[in-house]
Amino acid sequence: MPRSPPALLLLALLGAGGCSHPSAPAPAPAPGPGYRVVASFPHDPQAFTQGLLFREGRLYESTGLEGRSTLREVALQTGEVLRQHALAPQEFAEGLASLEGRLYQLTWKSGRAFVYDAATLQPEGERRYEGEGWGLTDDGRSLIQSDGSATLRFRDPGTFAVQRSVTVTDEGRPVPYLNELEYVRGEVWANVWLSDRIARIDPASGRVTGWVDLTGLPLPEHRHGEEDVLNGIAYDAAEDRLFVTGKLWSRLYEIRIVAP
Ligand SMILES: [Ca+2]
Repeated sequence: MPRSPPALLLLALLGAGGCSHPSAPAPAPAPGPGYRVVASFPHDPQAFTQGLLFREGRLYESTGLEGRSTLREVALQTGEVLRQHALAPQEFAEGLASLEGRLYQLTWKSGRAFVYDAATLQPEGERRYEGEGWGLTDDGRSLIQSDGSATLRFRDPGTFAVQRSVTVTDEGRPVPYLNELEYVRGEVWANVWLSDRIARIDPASGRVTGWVDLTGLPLPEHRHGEEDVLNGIAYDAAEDRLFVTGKLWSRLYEIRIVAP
């Protein structure tokens, strides 16, 4: 999705009692009780992060907005863009996943998923799909896609055909606005758009098994006033590390989940 709507529209979207959101002019909250910042790294504050991925020791990012959409490989320690593929100016890039040596990058509304060689970022064609593209991850066999609703779709990477879909629910109620995704130790983790929260989802049933509340990020000393919402989760399975960032954030955080 593009930039966050103004506060009034936001309230209408979320309804009374909706999720907290980061654009309220409230004092900086203390870090939430459910996580600890292990480390922080530079992040391009011009990067409108739509997908974040750590695979085989490499950090990849998909950035959105028309005219600014890219696929990039980024050095974790410095934030330096090591290589980059710029999309055509009419494309608005979204979620990013990796499967069997290829990268798959969604677009918001054009129904095109771009395929790349993960080692070189060279384009290797595209897949077509219906509806909007928001987040993307994989479970080692299928690509898993969100579209801003409460539905997750499991897709064949070769054809993008839908193999199955599941409605994500929390205590029986659908959880809409599922955005950036990450497959973490057998669960699907999903940013909920316009909130500071990540849903932990059982991919078989769609049931939310828990929440990660990232209230407090970005840390006050890393705020520059232009940042947009939390939107980036990457899991380094080899070293069991979790990374999060957001749209236009100046830092990327390694976090650890702790008991509240
Ligand atoms: Ca991700």
